[in-house]
Amino acid sequence: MIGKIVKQISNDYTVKVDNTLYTCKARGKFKHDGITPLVGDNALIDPDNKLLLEILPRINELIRPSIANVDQAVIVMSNKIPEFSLDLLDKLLCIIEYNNIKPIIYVSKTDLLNSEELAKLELILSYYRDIGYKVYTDLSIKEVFKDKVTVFVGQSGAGKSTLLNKLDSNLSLITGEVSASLGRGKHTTRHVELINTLGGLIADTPGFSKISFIGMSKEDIRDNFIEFNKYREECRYKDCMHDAEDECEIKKEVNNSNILISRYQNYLKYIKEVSGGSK
Ligand SMILES: Nc1nc2c(ncn2[C@@H]2O[C@H](COP(=O)(O)OP(=O)(O)O)[C@@H](O)[C@H]2O)c(=O)[nH]1
Ligand SMILES: [Mg+2]
Ligand SMILES: [Zn+2]
Repeated sequence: MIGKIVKQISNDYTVKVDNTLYTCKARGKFKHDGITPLVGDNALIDPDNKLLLEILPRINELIRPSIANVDQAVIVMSNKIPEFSLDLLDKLLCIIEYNNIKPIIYVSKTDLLNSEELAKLELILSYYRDIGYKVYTDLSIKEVFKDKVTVFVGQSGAGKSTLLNKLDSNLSLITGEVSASLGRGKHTTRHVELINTLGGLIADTPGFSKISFIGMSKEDIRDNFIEFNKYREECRYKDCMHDAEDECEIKKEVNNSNILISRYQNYLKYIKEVSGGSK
């Protein structure tokens, strides 16, 4: 029978078939074939011998957090502790777009801002809304989960588990105090697990302290700054990297304030970052 892996703890994979859960071990052949079963995978199982037999083809996969076949990713960005970071936001948007997953932005801890800080934040967020992203700062985000597989991403301590607990009062995910010295939450969510809630499947994840453009070229980065695509036809060179080239429409739009300068600066930083090492 075929089911979905909803949880993994070392070599124990919990597979959901309709509403029944089976805890299966992975066959040795996976290791041999270089296949790592992931949460989110659709798998053929042998329910009698409690074995994973085969992993069905994936529509996508993320490395960090490691999960497969997700429709959308909620990026949870904290305002304070950890500090709001456009660098991290732009990086995550780019990586998630590259993996063919729809990003949704949630900004947490807005209760810690004064009205001036809130106004400043709203101005920035309105840019991300204008280029096509859904952006939330409150529980109205609950409208996005129905019939979708969603992964929560964001730094440890950003408020991912807290948001999920607020959205579904039946959940009691452990949340962490942010340690003052590190400014980071403890890694309270230790494994990736798909939870049946809000009409869909949602994975809370442990979060990370560092993230990088694994496997991405500078062209991949360029192509996943989505608002650039609107203008790139008008660049003089077809393969314009919007960097040192003249007659670059992207640079013109940055000067005209139609592209957020921090987005463009982060873009330049990222293409340098990936050019340094191997492609
Ligand atoms: N003031 C405030 N604190 C929050 C909010 N969301 C989360 N926190 C706190 O931030 C800390 C880390 O939250 P947690 O949900 O564990 O973060 P996670 O690591 O992303 O799951 C906890 O102490 C929460 O109480 C919020 O909206 N406002
Ligand atoms: Mg958590
Ligand atoms: Zn250009």
